[in-house]
Amino acid sequence: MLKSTTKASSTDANTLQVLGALEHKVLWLASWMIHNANHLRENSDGLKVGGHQASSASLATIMTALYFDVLRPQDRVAVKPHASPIFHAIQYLLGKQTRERLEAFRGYKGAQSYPSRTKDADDVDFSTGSVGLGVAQTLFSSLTQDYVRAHGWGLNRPEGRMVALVGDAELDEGNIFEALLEGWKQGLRNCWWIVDYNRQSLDAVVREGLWARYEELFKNFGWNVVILKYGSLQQAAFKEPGGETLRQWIDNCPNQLYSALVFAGGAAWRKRLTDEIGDQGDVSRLIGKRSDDELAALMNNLGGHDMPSVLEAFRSADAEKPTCFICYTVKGFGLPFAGHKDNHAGLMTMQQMETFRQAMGVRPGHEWEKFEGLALSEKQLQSFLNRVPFASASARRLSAPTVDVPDSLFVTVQPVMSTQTGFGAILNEIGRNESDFTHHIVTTSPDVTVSTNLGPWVNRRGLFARQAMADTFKSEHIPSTFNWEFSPKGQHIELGIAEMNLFILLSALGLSHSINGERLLPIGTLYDPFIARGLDALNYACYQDARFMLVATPSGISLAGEGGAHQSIAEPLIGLAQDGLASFEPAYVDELAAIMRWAFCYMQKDGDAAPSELNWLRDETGGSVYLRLSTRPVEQIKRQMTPELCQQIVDGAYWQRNPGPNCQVVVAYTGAVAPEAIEAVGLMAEDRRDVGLLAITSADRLNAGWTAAQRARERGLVHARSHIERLLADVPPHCGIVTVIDGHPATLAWVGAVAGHRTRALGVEHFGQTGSLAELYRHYGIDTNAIVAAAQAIAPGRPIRHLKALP
Ligand SMILES: Cc1ncc(C[n+]2csc(CCOP(=O)(O)OP(=O)(O)O)c2C)c(N)n1
Ligand SMILES: [Mg+2]
Repeated sequence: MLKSTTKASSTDANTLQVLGALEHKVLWLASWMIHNANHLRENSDGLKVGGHQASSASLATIMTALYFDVLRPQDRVAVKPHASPIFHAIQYLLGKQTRERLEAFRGYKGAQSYPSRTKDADDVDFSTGSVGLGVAQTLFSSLTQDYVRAHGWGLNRPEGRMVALVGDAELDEGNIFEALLEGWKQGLRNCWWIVDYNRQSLDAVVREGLWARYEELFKNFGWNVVILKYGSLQQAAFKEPGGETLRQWIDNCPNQLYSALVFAGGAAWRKRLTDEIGDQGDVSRLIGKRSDDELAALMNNLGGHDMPSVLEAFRSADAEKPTCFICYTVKGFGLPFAGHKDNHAGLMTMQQMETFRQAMGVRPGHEWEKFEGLALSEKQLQSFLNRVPFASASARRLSAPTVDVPDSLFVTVQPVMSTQTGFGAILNEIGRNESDFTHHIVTTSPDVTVSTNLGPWVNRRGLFARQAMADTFKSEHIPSTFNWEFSPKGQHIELGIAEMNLFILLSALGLSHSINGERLLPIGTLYDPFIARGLDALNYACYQDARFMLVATPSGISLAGEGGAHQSIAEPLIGLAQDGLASFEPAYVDELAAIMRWAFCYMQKDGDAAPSELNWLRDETGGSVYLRLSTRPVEQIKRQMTPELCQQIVDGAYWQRNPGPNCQVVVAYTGAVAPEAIEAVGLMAEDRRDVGLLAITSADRLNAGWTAAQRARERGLVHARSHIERLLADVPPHCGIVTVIDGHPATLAWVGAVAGHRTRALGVEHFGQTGSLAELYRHYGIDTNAIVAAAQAIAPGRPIRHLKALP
């Protein structure tokens, strides 16, 4: 181990005394909460609380210091998932959490196991749970804060620090390093990562010397690194005769052994130290003059559990530079299983809890009382709590007015056009204006800005950087299609390829109204198959209720020549299943314009109204939007966009060709296979009666409405009808439905269950290969002929003339 970089603190004794009492209380409440959930509460189902007890205890000192002293209301924190009980206990002491919710920790509507922005009531800044994501969220939130301020917004508010409490094993997650690199590129500021260096993960004790790798790594990326290794007791002992020998012994002690001795306690420390360094007069005296308890207290006094050191480190941190604090801690500190390598899911037995209760001075029946068992008076503690700076703001969660969206989005529809080209053209038109709407849009892309058609928009609006940077090609007069100038006013944030970063940035941008009090309308573009690369981060962004528009191309195998590595199969199912994300796959550019207009409004809604009677969708609650677009040029339909058509497109489907009263076949298609569906309907018209063509713009919304309407009927609302039920109401029962999508066929297969129609679902189930579009559509059975063949199979009648043999 290296030298500790902190000095003993000069914090006044009174504050230290109060913080010490609060730290005890926080640890007690967290432990009691877990014990209660596990052993005492009815309906605990015998479910054991995993991972919270020991993992929480290791952050008790640091979190007490942060929340009761260091943090300001504008600071935002991502708390390590398993420190949730400590967080809730702190909020309880600050009067922002109820006893009922603590009693129901992990129970129905109780305090959440992992801090949750959306489910918890006590002011969680960033949800955590999937390790690594909350950490990166703080970094991107800091960049978002810079973006907002550079655009001249929110300057009347103080800048906040974005703080992550990070488990040491959490640093194994690759997304953290992807974020670190991006932060360096973007000139990250105001970001603290506080590593709980307890040298234990879930299963194991971490490798020796990991801290040194972290130190180098963070320094390489321009961070300050502060190492809190020795607590103030240890620092004082090192100054005694023999102290230097003790320090060297500590530095050379392997992590496993140190943990084991922490667990074993004072007598074990004495034996080990005496065996190894006890034959030297000075150090023998240093050890000998301490009782077992005093010796254990000295050896357990690591920097992360020493309030003076922790306060000193936080208070003296550089205000601007990103800082990584590596805090040595003991997992399970203060609890019977402190340091034991198996303690991750450790729980106290009834007997251990009883001993702990007595040690904490808590009387039976008074376990939830805020000031029970503390040496200081209630008055003194409460008056301290009343003055805690972090809790001084009436509301830390901010809001922002909605940005007006134009009544329609203009686009010149070319006779033949892809939806991706249409997307670029729509944004280009938006970019021409200097409206409030245009100014609030921010785009970003993981190195696929140009290939996802954002180029024209970026040319107009410029790239964002805190410091202006000219386009050298332009200044050297070298012709280029793109004008890549960076400035604080730019509206496109260029990212490296890492898709994880895209989603976490969207998560941060999409929470700006709540975090910065300034609303942004973020749009992120990427390749559809690579959604899977960042899927957990996308899920995370949705779980936090961040608001953004995700635009993914190319859908399915439509970029045929790129082969299976660039083709997407499962993404429509992701769109269908992902909560908080309304998914669309339009075929035409006028549909896209209608959907995007709706999406800009939807992203800004946050009502709690019941589902609309019209479509059974919860549109008033709002959410994010996923547009799955194609690079395939498709012949466009010349038509008037009526309000009715617009509504149907947004609700998820419309009849492109009405089914007649004796309809035998319906072709229901989504996205870029529109020409095949149209052609198939035309070819069948002679041999099947009244063939219908259903354009499905959103399988997701159709499905959600259908499910909600059924649920409503089961609960007594007999007249509830969803959009798809209305559309299929007059289709005769004997009619067959062929669904087709360039994606997994299950996306649309459920349509047959709505009114009991026999259905054949066509789509792509297997990895693609290179080829022409026609070859691949034929190969996977989503071409015209395959649609006709499917129709013949499920809607028997005379042979369909134009059907060719299938390959
Ligand atoms: C992405 C993800 N993978 C796995 C887990 C399960 N898990 C929860 S905590 C943990 C290890 C935690 O170790 P560390 O970060 O050092 O925290 P400590 O408990 O030591 O404080 C694991 C593997 C998870 N929550 N998220
Ligand atoms: Mg750990």
